Amino acid sequence: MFDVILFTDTVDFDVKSRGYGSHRLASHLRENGYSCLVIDFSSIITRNIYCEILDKSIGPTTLAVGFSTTWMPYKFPDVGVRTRNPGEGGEKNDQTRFNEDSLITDFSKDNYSVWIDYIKKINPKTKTFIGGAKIDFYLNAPVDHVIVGIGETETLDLLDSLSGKSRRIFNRIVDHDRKAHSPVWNFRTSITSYTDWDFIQPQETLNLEISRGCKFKCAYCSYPLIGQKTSDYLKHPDVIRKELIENYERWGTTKYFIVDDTFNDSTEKMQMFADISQRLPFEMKFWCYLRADILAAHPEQIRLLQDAGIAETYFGIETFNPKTAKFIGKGMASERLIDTIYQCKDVWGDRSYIAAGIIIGLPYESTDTIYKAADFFRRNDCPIDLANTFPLSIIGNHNLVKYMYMSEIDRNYSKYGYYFPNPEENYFRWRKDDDTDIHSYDEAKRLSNEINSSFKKIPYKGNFYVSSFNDDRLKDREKNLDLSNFDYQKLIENINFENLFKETVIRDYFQPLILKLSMHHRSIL
Ligand code: B12
Ligand code: SF4
Repeated sequence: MFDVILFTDTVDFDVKSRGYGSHRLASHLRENGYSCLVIDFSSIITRNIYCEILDKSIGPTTLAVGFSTTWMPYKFPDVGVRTRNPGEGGEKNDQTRFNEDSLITDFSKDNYSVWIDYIKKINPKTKTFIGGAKIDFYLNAPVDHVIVGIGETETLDLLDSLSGKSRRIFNRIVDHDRKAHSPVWNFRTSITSYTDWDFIQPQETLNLEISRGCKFKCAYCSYPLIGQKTSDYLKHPDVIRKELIENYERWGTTKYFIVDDTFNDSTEKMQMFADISQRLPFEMKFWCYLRADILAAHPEQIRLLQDAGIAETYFGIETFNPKTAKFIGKGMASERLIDTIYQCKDVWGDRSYIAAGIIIGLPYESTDTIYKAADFFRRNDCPIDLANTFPLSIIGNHNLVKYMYMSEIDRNYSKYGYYFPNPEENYFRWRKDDDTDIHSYDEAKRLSNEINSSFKKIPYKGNFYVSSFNDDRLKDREKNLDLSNFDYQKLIENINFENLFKETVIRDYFQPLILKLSMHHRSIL
């Protein structure tokens, strides 16, 4: 029996990745005295699995059951309920790719009642709530509370009220500290812990925050905490080390997704992390988001990242057009960026994997500089292993969008020359009549598809998601990195990842979880 139960999902259909936000929240609630069970992988939770879990985890004192929307589907009208690439608008026929009778399928179709009613059937006093990055699309879920934004403080305040620890009374919408900036807690000393109820396996890649937010404010960026003084949100080295050691000793974890918005925002941070990593009793490997212009200005970071164990990264290059680059807030000359990425590959070596992206449709940019970028990506010696272009997505002030994180361009699109001819389509389908030769989302999308199909496809042999599966062919990441591209391609071509995901998660997670819950349940009866 738990005080709180949180349902969350993996990032993508066929990858084994934990819902980090919910584990972060659970750790915070436990630290404050509430027992908390996190249920991952909701996209394969059927009614049977759901009932079995809740029958044994909700008790007379259970305060609340929550659902994380962060990795749930977008629900724009006329767009497929489950969109693999929401930034691209999705296609109507892109709806069939996940379990037909799962919790996520039903939530995405607004079929909530069987799921929510079941909680109330077990304990009518237990409250229900949703939170996470996509609450806008789930506001009509019949839950008692909707928690807006970054959840640590608001969720704890709500629980304190439900448990009687405080006399505060909350409306349905809980929205008094959506950035979790209240000084009642300290992000810098917080640790995200997993428990025996999570059945973490050694080959899994876990997530890690070193700092929170981003000190920059790029015009197209809709991350929730941009413009935040990140030095105030940088974890203490002992805290980071403790989390890494705990995960290694308890679960055997050695691989991480570092989810910081911009991992290399300061050289001091890179130095600190390299020092921590080099003193660990294991060799850590990680993925992170990097800014190439910061590496160019502080080239010593390239070596520090290597010392720390960088294995994969994503560079948001966005544009090779100088005027556009200046406008968005990433104003470095493309030649310098290119030179820096070559240096990265030299230092990090062939086993590293570099991905990068270009946005099509930003102000001032015409096709000539997009093609210039594409030419670089197509070079035989290009250090970028996975290049991608994508159309600029603008979420205008559509009436559906109330709490969604917005970029400067989203908020003030008309100031930058964008408009939406059909007010019902104030998401994605923008137009602009400027002196560039890209005038609409549809044109940007066509160009993006054309260019992307011309890029070389270098197999992602070290893929952290793929090596997170408990499968003998995949879990040894280093061994697969030794394979030739051809052999690796052949290996993964023969694997149905959606089935593998379903089978391994049921076998390694849901079955032992339900068994453990049954034993626990019996022991307290
Ligand atoms: C790292 C990251 C990724 C990584 C994820 C790695 C991994 N294995 O988890 C990668 C690169 C894979 C990724 C992919 C995508 N991402 Co992303 N990603 C992020 C990023 C930068 C950090 C996420 C994170 O872990 N933060 C730290 C944790 C602690 O925060 P959190 O998850 O938000 O959880 C907090 C709150 O949301 C809340 N909360 C969460 N769950 C719950 C539940 C309850 C009940 C409550 C009360 C509260 C609550 O409290 C939590 C604790 O504070 C965010 C931006 C950001 N800074 O938030 C975008 C973000 C989550 N991503 C986003 C998107 C759109 C995507 C993609 C769809 C992009 C794409 N077009 O492909 C894909 C999704 C996959 C797919 N193919 O569809 C959006 C999602 C929502 C939105 N409104 O648009 C975000 C918010 C960025 C943005 N504004 O565009 N992403
Ligand atoms: S795009 Fe990157 S660097 Fe710019 S504000 Fe967003 S997270 Fe920060």
